[in-house]
Amino acid sequence: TKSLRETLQEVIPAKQEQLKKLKTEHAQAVVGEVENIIGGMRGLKAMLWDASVLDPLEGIRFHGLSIPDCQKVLPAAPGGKEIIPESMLWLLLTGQVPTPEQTRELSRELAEKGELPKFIEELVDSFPQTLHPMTQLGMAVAALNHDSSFQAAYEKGMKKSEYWTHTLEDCINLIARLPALAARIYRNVYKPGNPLPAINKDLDLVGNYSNLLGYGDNHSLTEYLRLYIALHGDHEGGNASAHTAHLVGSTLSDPYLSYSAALFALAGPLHGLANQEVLRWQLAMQKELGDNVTPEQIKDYLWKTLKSGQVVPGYGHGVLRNPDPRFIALQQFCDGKPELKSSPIIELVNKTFQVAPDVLKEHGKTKNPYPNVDATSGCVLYHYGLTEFKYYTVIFGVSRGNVDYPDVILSAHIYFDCSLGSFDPAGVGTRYVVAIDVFDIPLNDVVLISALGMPLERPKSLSLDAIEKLVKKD
Ligand code: CMX
Repeated sequence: TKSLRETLQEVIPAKQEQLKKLKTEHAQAVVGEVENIIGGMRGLKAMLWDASVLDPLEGIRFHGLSIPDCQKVLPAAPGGKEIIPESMLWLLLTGQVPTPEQTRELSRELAEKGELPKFIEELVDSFPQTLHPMTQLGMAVAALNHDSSFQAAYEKGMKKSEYWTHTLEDCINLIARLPALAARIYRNVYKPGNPLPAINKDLDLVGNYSNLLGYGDNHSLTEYLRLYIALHGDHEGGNASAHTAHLVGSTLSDPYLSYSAALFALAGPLHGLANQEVLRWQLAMQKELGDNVTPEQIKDYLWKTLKSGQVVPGYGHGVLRNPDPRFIALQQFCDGKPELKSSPIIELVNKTFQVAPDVLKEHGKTKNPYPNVDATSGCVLYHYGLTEFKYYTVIFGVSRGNVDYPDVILSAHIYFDCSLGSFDPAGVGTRYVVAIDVFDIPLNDVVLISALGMPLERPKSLSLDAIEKLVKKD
């Protein structure tokens, strides 16, 4: 069976050829218009992201596969049923479905590379317990670039065609170390003094992560984490964390720095921090309304939140216009387990889902009145006893590392120059790298960026006066 590197060796030349052809044959093609410069670039077609496409109604597809497709074909862990980040990473990087043997081999490589360097352990142990876990994760990931293969090779002088192999090396090392790093942060902040077990070379990435967190005996939670982290791996390129990794990667900053930057974008309450906010909000609702809440009571609570000028966390999306299929997949996971289905917090999430869309429609502001993945993801962790909700975004972050980042690496190596409405692939360089969501940060893109040799991103900005002038001309 072919290894991940061998598979990529075969896949990348075809991608490079595809890009070259696009560049020569369609250099002047116009792919869209800029309608609204002050609207946060919604809908602006301005970047290449090969691993996934987000349809507003259907949701995400990874190289053409929907979430239910992935659940059918991607290998699970031995003894498990859920998708694991390794098989998702393979799909995102190569566009191919790995065999169970290829997935096992990747799990083994990650476990073998999973120990943290001593200086990183000391760095993390020196952080104050009160420092937010996401800040700790981002700082430690940046420091891991001490051993960056890409940076060392660049300093020596390497050919552009060699970028992607070093980028991939860094991505694999980074992903491998995330469980030990994220678990150490958890231990230091919430369970000081608890021993951290050694990495088990026979376990998959999330099996080890769960074990290190102290939940290795809880098979159901471990399976949930596998699904959660695999599903969060990539969500198109324009979301704040993926785009950050892509932008930073386009400067040829190494994957550790690109991923670290992405983690800090993920840390915002409108993005990755939302799962923490949802739980906080649902628990406050539970406290105020007590048990056996009625739909009317939930409606009143939703209006109270909206009238106080706050958003309803877990609802709405920059692109989606239907319930998020990741939310549905997590709901289905809960439906299949009686103890989860009858859990008070999951029941409350379900009851909220029954009434919130109508309230948000009546409120009339959000373009998408439906739940996103954060509407339930943290609440399930809470049910399992992982109640430290400031830590939830770290788990999200771990997912982006696994999957998204490699894509960032790959994408950075493909270049499209977009200037005010015209799409001009003339400068196609392409640096392709792949990325995980903290396991969900565009490392896959980072691999692609380096493989395709994409140029530095540098869109044009306009001042208010310049926009006025432009608009008045029309
Ligand atoms: N509750 C109340 N109002 C909402 C809302 C919600 N859940 N979602 C959007 N709105 C409001 C917006 O604040 C905006 O109001 P203003 O015109 O006063 O600024 C208006 O509706 C239009 O917004 P939109 O175009 O529908 O949504 P955006 O693309 O601007 O924002 C998002 C998307 C996710 C930031 C927004 O829906 C939101 O704040 N949701 C709650 C937080 C959340 O769940 N975030 C997680 C998203 C998933 C992720 O990235 O991880």
